[in-house]
Amino acid sequence: MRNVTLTQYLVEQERSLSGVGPELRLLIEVVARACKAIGHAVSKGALADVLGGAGTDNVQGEAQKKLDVISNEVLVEANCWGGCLAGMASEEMDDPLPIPSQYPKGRYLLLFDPLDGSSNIDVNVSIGTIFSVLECPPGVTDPTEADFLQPGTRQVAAGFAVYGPATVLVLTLGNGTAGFTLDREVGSWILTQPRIRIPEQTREFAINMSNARNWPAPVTRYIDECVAGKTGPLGKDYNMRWVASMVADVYRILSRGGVFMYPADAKHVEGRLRLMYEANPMAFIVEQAGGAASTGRQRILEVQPAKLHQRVGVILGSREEVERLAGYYAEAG
Ligand code: AFP
Repeated sequence: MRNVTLTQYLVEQERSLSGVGPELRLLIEVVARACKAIGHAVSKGALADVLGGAGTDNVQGEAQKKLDVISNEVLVEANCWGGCLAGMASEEMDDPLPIPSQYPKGRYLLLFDPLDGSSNIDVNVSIGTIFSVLECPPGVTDPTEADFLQPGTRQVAAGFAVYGPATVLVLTLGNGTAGFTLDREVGSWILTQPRIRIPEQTREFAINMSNARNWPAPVTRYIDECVAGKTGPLGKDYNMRWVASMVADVYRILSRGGVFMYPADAKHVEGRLRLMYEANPMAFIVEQAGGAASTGRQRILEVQPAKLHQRVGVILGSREEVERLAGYYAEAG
């Protein structure tokens, strides 16, 4: 079968989906091209001066890696001239970035975590880029933070790239979730998973076990049952994975099922992961692949944001597992 490129996939989505017009198609293509450039920079590793700290902190007060800053610059420079956006927001920038006055503005807002998994950069473990697309409120040409604060249900597109053994891109436009693999020889994103479906059941969970003493009771109950395996109420043994790069853990779950948990706990009272450019895009992608995504107490996509960089508890993956854990939260009251 002839390879279907990202461009052809987007053109065909444009024909079949009313919400996908030429502007959104161009935006996705530009972001995907930026991900290729970021993946190339990441792949140089120690051969280029891209590893280690940048000597600066981001809005979260976290030390930035050089590749965090480089990745952010790649995405900002790629998306400022195209005329698709009214504004951008990034984990690496305190405030939303307006489109420079010399360029036309468009109808979309782009939010991104330019390089997720930064703690893995210097140890050569898969990392990636996460992005989310919202519509700018009608009539707004200079969006403020408030214009970005839309619940995840309002996303028109979301995606992430994983810079791993293969460079892959996962994308949803609201009509299912598709996967692409980068053909490095040609430089094209090739459609390799036309319609990703997450198995409803799983035997694999992903959580940072070092936080166990901080977990809320429903999480402790669920993990204890998974660890009890055949000897416990679940009657089957479980496996555990934790890459500490959300993009890698979520890609594994999209590929073979599983449940990913970073719940709000005694140490991370709001949660650790950011709502607008990590949890929301991943929740949209997972739901479109037949999975579920919850804070434990509500559907992530229905959380009404109050701050651009706010954090949220995340439980996502195989639908039956997420629903069981949400049931434990409900029982706990
Ligand atoms: P960094 O980008 O700071 O490495 O954080 C990555 C992340 O946001 C997410 O990708 C991981 O799932 C999670 O944090 C890992 O958190 P722990 O380091 O606490 O396990």
